[in-house]
Amino acid sequence: MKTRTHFVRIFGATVLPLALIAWATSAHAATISVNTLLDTAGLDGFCTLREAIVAANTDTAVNECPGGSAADTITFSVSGVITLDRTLGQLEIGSNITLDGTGQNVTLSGNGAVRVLLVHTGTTLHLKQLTVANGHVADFPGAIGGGVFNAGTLTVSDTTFSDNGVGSGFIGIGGAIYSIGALSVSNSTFIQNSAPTHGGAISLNAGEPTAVPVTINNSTFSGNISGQGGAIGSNARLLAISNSTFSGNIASAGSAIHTNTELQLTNTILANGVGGSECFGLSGVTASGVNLVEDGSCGFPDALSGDPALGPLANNGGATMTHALLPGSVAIDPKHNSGCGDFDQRGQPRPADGDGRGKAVCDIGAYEYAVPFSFSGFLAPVNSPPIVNAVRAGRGVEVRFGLDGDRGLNIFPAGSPSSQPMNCDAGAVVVDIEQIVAPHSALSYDLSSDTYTYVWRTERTWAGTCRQFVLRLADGTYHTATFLFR
Ligand SMILES: [Ca+2]
Ligand SMILES: [Ca+2]
Ligand SMILES: [Ca+2]
Repeated sequence: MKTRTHFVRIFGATVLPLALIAWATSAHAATISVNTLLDTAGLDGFCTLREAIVAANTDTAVNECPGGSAADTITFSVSGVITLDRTLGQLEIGSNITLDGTGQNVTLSGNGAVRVLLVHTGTTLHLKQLTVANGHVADFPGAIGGGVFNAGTLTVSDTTFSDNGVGSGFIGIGGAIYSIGALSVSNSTFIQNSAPTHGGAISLNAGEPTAVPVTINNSTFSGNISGQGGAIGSNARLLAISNSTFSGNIASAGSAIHTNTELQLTNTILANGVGGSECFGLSGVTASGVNLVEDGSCGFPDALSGDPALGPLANNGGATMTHALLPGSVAIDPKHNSGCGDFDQRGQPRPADGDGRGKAVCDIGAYEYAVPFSFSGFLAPVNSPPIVNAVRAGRGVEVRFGLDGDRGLNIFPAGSPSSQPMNCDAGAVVVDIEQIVAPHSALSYDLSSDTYTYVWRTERTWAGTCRQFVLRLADGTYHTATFLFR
């Protein structure tokens, strides 16, 4: 009630009818924008994450944060690290909330001193494009869930959990996440989380009254450490893992996965573990697609074994870090593998033809390997920099290039090709080039000349300006040409 008093006093009585309308139509969710990296609660000129969560939980304005309404989304207008104040404690989710870091680069840090998030029973949290780091719970018997304790419904996407941990000695479970509720993880990476007892990254328990399935898809677990289940320890009813890569996790039993309950593994790599076998299963295991379990543990049907030839954990594109498949890896284009979805963890299209045999097959794990394109350079009429191509604004330009063969027409990632304004260089060599009339832009491939032609329709409004044309290709490379519009 204290916070509402502030609200009325500051903004005056005219706010009240609007607020009442908001309550009357409370089925509409609100968006609350966090505008600071500070972790405070008070009238200090900022809407902090801590205040925004209370505003969403209570559907009431809190200091500078507007009130939520039903299931709310909290966004960020700043990038950086929000370091939690240990005296204020963990952030508590008591309603249905989405924390969305899209467009920014936000880390929620427990500073090695406090758990980051608690999701209460009966509530939901969607963590989207964030990093949860250095959450820590030390004290026995509460040393569970260093990053998140989930008793409700937790959805994690495009998010990184790194260096979260529990316990100060020999006891502690769920370094990044301890879940007794519903959990679904996609396109996310878990790095160097630790728990002495069970589940270095994730520990799952059945909870009450009934256990719910846990799904993990298109995700990477790297260098997590525990006693049982270096990456994941499971006592949940069913754990379904698909299109994921486990590498370099450490445990005395189940360096990647330790499970007492049913495990369903699909199109997943378990490799480079340290300590016990990659997989330690006390109950039924089922498999679909083709898995690669380096040491053959748990006896999955149709699983490959041996070294998958993974690159180091790196930024290979997308919101999270991944282990690339190196050329020649047995995980690239195994026989008859399908059902891996339309995109890999990075958002690259899959399946892709990774061995040049002309057939696109799903790779095993979270990363789809694509043979790099052999770009010929721009062909006539377009000249490469430093030459400036002079054209008439509003007409079409035939941008030609070769990729050493027919690589199909799906060679551009979303948003490519593109162009952006640039300063004209008065001293540059300018060459007038041939143009065509083009009602729209289009891509084609000519087999006889082994040449791609992208017809670029330019805009009349660009007359009198210079622009850089950017041709970004699906292998991650990009190529530019410079244009002067007359
Ligand atoms: Ca404030
Ligand atoms: Ca709400
Ligand atoms: Ca492939």
